[in-house]
This record gives sequence, C-alpha cells and structure tokens, in this order.
Amino acid sequence: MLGGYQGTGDWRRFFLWLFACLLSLGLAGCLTINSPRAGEVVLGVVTITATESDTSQSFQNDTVSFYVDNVFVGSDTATPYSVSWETRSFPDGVHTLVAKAYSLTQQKQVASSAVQIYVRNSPTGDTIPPTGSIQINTGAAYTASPAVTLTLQATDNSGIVAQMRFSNDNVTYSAPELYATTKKWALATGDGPKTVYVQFKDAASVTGNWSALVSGSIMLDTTKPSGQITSPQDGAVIGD
Ligand SMILES: [Ca+2]
Repeated sequence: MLGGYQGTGDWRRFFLWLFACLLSLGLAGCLTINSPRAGEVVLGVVTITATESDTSQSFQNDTVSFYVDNVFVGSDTATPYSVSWETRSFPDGVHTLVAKAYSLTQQKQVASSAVQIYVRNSPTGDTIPPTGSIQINTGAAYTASPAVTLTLQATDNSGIVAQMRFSNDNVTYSAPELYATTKKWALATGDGPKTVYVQFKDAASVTGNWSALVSGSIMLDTTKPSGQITSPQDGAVIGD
C-alpha cells in the first residue's frame, strides 16, 4: 500500500501531495461551461450548457444557475445543465458567461471558469481577416522537447481578434479557442524540422474571417549529445 512512500520524509511529502490535491480540487470548482466555446460569436437565442467536472459534488436543490456579465439568465436542475439565452437582450460585443451552484459537498458557492464570447446580432460588414505572427519558444532554432510555448501576435481592422487554431500538419486543426498571446503546444513526435501553423479569426460574424495561414518552425532534437575522445588514446604519450 502506498508503495514508494516510506520513512518520515516520504510520508511528509505524501501528505503535502494530498493537501495540494484537495486544495486544487476546491479551487478548480466543479463546473465547466461546454457551450458556447470561448471566443465564439453568437446571435439570436443560444443554449448555454455546463457539466460537472467532479460528479462527486452534490448541489443544493440540484440547481445550476447561469450568469451573463453577472446578470442571472436562468437555471437548470438536470444534467447536462443548460439554459436558453436571448442574446438580443444584450448589446453586441464581448460578454462573460459563468455557471454557479451551491456545493453541499464543499459547503460553499462554486463557479465555473468564466467564458468570454461575442454577441453579434447586427452584421458588421467586415470582410477583412486578421493578420498575425507566431514564434516557437521565442524564435529558438532548436528544442530538446516537443512541449513548446507558442508566442502569438495578431491584429484585426475591427480591433477584435476573437479566436485562434493550430495545426502540426496544416491538415488537422485544433478546435478554435479564445485568442491569447501565448499557448502551450506539443510538436509532432520524431526528431527533425517542425512547423506549427496558426490561423486567427475576427468576431465579424458567426463564421468570422479566418486569417491566412501563418507558420513558425523549429528543429526538434531530443537526442542527448554524445561523444568520446578518440585521439589521443588513453595512456598515449604525447610529445617526442
Ligand atoms: Ca476583420
């Protein structure tokens, strides 16, 4: 039982680990808004849905409430929790969605992470896509690990860059996510030159305008350098 945790120091580390887990569980909350996705553009009536990321939680009255910009818009008592939201009662622009519940398990109010979306009920007529750039590990030539950090920079004529998506092969793209200036990313496996592709989208309409492809490159070399001195040979007498 608990192999690997032996001795006083190990037990101390184990309890610290346990405490950190419990703490992260409490801080992380237990609700996640699944739809709409961060950075998505919505119009008309949309459904906001949330699920429990920790199903051991028990919510008071089984009720999850939804808020837009801290304004209550509805609640649901059955999972998956969802409400219909009339976006036309809010002005066009950026809005923040949060789901909340009172956890009987934790004896406190818990909230989902905030999800930022764009309401666009009036067409903007904007057809100009964003432009941007990408750097891998701040432009390093080599990386020893496929786990890299991407640095993004994008602008749009409207002033809003809403979403971004990534690819290692320019064929399969990650799900669009909220635009940010940094992103943790995993390169394709196997040593050699690697390229990461990115596209940025504005918030002109539900479909938006996707930017042209932008890419960055880096050399993945996960093999530790090895070598040995072959000359002079061990014990050789140097000199005349
Ligand atoms: Ca635009």
